[in-house]
Amino acid sequence: MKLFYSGNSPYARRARIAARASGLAVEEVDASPLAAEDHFLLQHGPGAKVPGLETDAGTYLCETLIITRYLNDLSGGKLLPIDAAAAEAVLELEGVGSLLMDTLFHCSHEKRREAGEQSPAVIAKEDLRANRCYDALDSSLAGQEAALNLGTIAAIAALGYADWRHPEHDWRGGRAGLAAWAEAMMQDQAVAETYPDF
Ligand SMILES: N[C@@H](CCC(=O)N[C@@H](CS)C(=O)NCC(=O)O)C(=O)O
Repeated sequence: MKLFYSGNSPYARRARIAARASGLAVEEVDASPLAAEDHFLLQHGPGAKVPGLETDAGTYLCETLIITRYLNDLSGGKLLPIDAAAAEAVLELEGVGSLLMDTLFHCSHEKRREAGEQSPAVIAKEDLRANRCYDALDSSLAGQEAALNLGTIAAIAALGYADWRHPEHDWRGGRAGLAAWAEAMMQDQAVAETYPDF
């Protein structure tokens, strides 16, 4: 299988950590830079976004949630607990991690637009949403074991993106439990090796 990524993409980081944790044979292919109008990823589908996964059968999967779920299923469930209640908790966490990532991504793009094109209302709304997500992650992850699953992977990738693009959020401030959990997660090789390079 081939996993297409770009170095600092938080979405691709999730797929890369999931691929490594799955134990499957996945070749990581750097698809950057992504801006070209005739980018080679367009041969695989309309999006030309990362992550993208070419399966052993030649199928091309896009969208992080689909790719990571596929890797979990193919690995025999390495990224989701078997117990139904525990699996639901992981999915709940994965949802908040995904929500935070989308929020941060949207907000960061808005903040990088020309001053006259920015929407202060959008930025304020997304900053508030991000803060609610940090609080939710602090509630659910403080004191928890630093283990890789679909939920913790989504959460740590979103927090890493916050470090890079939103230092002004200071997500560790007042959230010592979440900060300690993230620090413990960074001891994992796949998590550490894919941390944004900024
Ligand atoms: N909804 C997509 C988002 C992926 C995404 O936006 N990836 C960005 C990099 S972080 C990308 O490929 N951007 C290239 C472009 O917009 O042309 C997912 O969950 O995989």
